[in-house]
Amino acid sequence: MVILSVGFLGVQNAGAEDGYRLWLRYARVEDPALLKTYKSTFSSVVVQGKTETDRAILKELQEGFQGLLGKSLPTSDQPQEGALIVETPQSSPQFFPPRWEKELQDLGEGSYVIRSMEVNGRHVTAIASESPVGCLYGAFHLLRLLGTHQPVENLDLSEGPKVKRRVLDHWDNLDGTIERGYAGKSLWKWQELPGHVDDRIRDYGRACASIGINGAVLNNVNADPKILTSAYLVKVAALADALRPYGMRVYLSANFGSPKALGDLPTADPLDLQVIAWWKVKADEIYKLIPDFGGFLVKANSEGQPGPNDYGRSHDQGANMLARALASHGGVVMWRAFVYQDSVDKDRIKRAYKEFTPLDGKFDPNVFIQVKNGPLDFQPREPFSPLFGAMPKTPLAAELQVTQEYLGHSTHLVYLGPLWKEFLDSDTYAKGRGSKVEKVVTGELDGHGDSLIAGVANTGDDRNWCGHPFAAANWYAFGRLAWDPSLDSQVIAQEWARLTWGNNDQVVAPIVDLMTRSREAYVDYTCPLGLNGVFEKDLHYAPDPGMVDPRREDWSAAYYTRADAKGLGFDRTRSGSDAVDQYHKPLPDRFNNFKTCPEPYLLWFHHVSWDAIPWDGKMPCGNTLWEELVSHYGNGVEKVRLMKQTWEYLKGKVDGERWGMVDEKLKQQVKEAAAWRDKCLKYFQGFSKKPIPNNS
Ligand code: GCV
Repeated sequence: MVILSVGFLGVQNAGAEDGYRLWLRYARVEDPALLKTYKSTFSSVVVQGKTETDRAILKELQEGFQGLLGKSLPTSDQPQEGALIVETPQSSPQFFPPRWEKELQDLGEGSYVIRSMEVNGRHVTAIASESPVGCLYGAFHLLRLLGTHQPVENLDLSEGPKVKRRVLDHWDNLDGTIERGYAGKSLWKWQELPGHVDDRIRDYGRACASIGINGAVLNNVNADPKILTSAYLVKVAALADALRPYGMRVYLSANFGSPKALGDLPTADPLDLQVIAWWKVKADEIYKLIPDFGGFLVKANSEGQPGPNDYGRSHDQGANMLARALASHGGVVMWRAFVYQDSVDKDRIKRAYKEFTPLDGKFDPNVFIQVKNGPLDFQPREPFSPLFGAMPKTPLAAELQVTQEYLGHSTHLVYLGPLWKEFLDSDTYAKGRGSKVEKVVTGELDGHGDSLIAGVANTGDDRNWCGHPFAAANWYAFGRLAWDPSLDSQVIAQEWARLTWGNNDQVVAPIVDLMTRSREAYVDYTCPLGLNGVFEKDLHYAPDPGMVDPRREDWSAAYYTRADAKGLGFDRTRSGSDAVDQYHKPLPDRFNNFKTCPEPYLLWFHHVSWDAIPWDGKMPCGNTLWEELVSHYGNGVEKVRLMKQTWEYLKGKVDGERWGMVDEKLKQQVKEAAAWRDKCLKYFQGFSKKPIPNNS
């Protein structure tokens, strides 16, 4: 619980805010001493580059300084005392110290330094990079320092991204709807394109660049083949042009059946020569329009999507055929491993590993296998997918879900930083202790030069972008972690809170506190102890632990919960489906043993039951299963109530508009958390026959 020490906070943040400006609010620095230091540190700005990105940098710095310090920085060609110099070796050879070049090359594409230094006896601050985009990242870094009230007089910073491709995957359909989108319609207004590019695209690019995101897959992985028609490609090119100044490359989801679906060929067989030629011509057409096109994301032979298996071909044959069409242009294929054909294994979570690990080493160098963080499907908690660490010859891209499909849509406040860190910090043991997922994804573990992390976007055309004001924190955290997966999720939350809600510690501390606790609260009231799949059919929002989906057994809740008169949970031990053995040692033994399996994954790996004393045997923690279950569900509801109380404390200390919106949503969350608890416990009680303590 937060200690609430109420002090005078003033009303400095009380102006109307609608969330549009996200973390780029550039709110005025109120502390007079700090303001004075900032003003005396920066007097003018020197941006000599002439690219569109340089213009974007200048605009951003001017907007930022105007907002933060209340003064615009005059531009100058010469570094006066207090100048902020934005420099690349090409734009400003006269200022650029040659020794920085090697440093920046080592740090990689998009890296930058920010240094306080003397030029001709004058104190200046340099933002330097090999490229304008690196300078843009540096400019945003400096603005972040100012926006979070950090000292800036003696800077000596150097940063480079640890993952090369940091991509948002938009599941946007061409009719403007968004699959699993909870913040309005698509940002891409296809009817208006290419003639008119909405202004908002620029702000989307700015927001992405400010956190280092450098790519966007524009359309749903359940891809409409039409996206590859010439009529759509010119629209895509218009978006690519608008996003390029912000260092964003555009990628597309490609429907594997396109040559056939678009009526051009009778087949989409990846070994058919005409099909191969069709994709080559298509790639050439795309690169003519979009020379820096990133490549294709493909969902093949998954949930009804076409793929190479339709023609008796394998994933590598399909992926490589596309990769070869893109290779000469520098494009990549992101081939998804989200496959779960039941002919492969009875246990759904084992299937992707079984299909893909035999193919390790067979993919072309420009193919990524894109793997969801967990082996099932973006659940509130899953162990990491065993594919991480199991395909050393193939660059694996991690796919995270920023949009909250199973995490309360845009109604529940759930900060996902801790979920993603849990995943990235997981030790795969692939090369002994310390072989973290993070190292697989950065390419460090297996020496891959290219690397990719994707986040399924939560943006839409709602005024505040993500529906829930706090959902923007997940967009922010995704970008920051994609840039550097070793960052601490709490530090990211603090940054976001300061930039979004203001720098007063009495506002920031409670906000960070509630964010930090929110994910565990959600797990507690929805699916504690490793339970999963308890969501209502299709919508994946409300609880329905008894749900039976006639279409597929593995879409039914009971398939996952496996509740019976003796106990609960899916037996994935060696006496069950043996999913434990898909991991590297020592994890299989650890997961296999009821006593050593981490409690958060217990019901994921074990059917916890006792013949003699059904539901009454002791868990490793000393409580019975039933007691533990009741306690987690109850705690979850309690935690959300505390989150709501914390928010009430903030009334009047942040702007009323956003406060009110969050408060309304928290009210609903409290109600729905209780409903989750009641519905799930009632369902499990049908098996345990134990009393449910009185909840109020
Ligand atoms: C885009 C889950 C979601 C689907 C999604 C699919 C996928 O099944 O519910 O909406 O489809 O994952 O990741 O391909």
